[in-house]
Amino acid sequence: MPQARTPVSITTPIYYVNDRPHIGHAYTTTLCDVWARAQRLDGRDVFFLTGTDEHGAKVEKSARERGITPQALADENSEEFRKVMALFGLSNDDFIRTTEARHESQVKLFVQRLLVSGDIYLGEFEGWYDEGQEEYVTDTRAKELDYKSPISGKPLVRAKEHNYYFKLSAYASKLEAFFDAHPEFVRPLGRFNEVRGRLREGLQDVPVTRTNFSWGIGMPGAPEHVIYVWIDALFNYATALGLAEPSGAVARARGKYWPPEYHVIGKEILWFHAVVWPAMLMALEIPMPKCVYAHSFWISNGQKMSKSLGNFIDLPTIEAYFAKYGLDAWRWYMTTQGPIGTQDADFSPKHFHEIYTAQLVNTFANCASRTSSMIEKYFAGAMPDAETASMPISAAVGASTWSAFTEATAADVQKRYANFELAEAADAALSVIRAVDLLINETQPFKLAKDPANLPQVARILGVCAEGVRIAAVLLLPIMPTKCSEVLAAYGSPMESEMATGGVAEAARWGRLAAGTRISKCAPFMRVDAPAV
Ligand code: ME8
Repeated sequence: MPQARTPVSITTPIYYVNDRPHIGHAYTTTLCDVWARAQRLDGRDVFFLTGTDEHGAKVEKSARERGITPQALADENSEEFRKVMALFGLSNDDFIRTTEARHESQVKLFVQRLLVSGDIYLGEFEGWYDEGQEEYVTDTRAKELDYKSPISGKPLVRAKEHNYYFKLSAYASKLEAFFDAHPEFVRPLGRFNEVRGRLREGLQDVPVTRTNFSWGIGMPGAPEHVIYVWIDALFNYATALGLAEPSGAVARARGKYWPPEYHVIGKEILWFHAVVWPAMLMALEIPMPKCVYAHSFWISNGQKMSKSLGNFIDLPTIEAYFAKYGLDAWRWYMTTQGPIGTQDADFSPKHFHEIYTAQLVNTFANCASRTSSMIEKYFAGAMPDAETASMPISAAVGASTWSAFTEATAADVQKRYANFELAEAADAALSVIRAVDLLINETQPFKLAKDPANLPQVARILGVCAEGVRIAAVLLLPIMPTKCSEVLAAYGSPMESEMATGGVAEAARWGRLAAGTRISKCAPFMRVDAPAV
């Protein structure tokens, strides 16, 4: 039976339009895409949100340097991000821009509500300011950082402002209690501990407006104050669902997607997402997101990627990988080798090539290809007619029968996808292919087939292999939608769209591949030359 279509949602950060899209943006969005696809295939009603962050002093400055308006710069670069989504086959359900009227009007409503409740007030503030990040840091933190920005390395400056503030300090104990009750609120655990530790140091109120630039949303009732870009940006998660107008059409259609299962972000913006945003939600009496997942960074040849070092894996570089290895190989590498935990991951062309060759060419493609070739050769390309469900499996796999093994694996893979353990989900799915390879190596059907008397046994072995390849392709669809659809088509099996109604459990059920089904030769990944370096 398909699962109930429980509404779930996931978000990426909204990306700054003063930057060109690069591997970091592609990475976070791809992870969310894998999760979203897996949930859709599991019969869930999914809302996957991404977009662009378009206000602030940096955009204003870049536009001035280019002699264009900030809106023109935002339009141009936001379009670039949108194109990237299409290029990467990303299945986002909406793309929100902070310069859109639907966002601006709701931000004003939210801020108005916070003014009325007294959570936002007019005050004066002096503190240590990180100009590059457009962010104040506490005195304790400034000292720890040796008064330098942890991102740019530039000195922090002492700044004084007459501004509107959000009473973050009033939420310190509530936040601590919330964290203690929800140890899964921030993941991975190392990041949870980091934030929990910093919460003990106490909280300062945060400015929600600025007067030193004008490219932003005006403060209701005080338009000389512009809403600080971070406050403006965080609200995107709520404005996309229309939450500021609970009885409006958007909220009626999309309100069911709140709270999100995951806000997926990079580690550098964790504080805003795990502390400032939750406190604002508490003040607005909006339920908390279920988890803020902060991954680490891609680095390049052991060094932080930066504009000054010129070592960013930028769009043209990524496109060269697509041309050589294909989009799905790129998605595989992002999902299985990326910095999803607390460690940064080094992007190296050599490692990319090794993973591609070992896991996709030699394992996935080779298995799909040799199984289909043998079926072609010995059974004229038709799924053999043989009982396979009770076929014993190699002791090395650790299950009783093939059907028991794949059923348990499919359940495990789905659970891991849902739990954002994406690399583990990929590995568990690939374990079906490894088990098929083991069966081929242990039984050597190509040798058995030399004696016609062995054909019933060969039929049983290849029947198992074909079913195994098909199930692995079903389980890997969220990561490699194109290649897995190709394999499924070659194995005469349902496509992604058909599966969405039946759910993965049904699609991955052993024995769906009926005897006589046409199986054509396929080789989803081809060997390519190693990189020069
Ligand atoms: O911070 N490795 O936008 P942004 C992995 N507009 N991921 C990386 C990365 C790297 N080297 N570099 C960037 C902003 N990212 C704000 C967010 S949200 C309300 C506002 C990814 O364009 C990662 O997800 O600087 C990081 O958090 C995001 O890009 C920052 O994108």
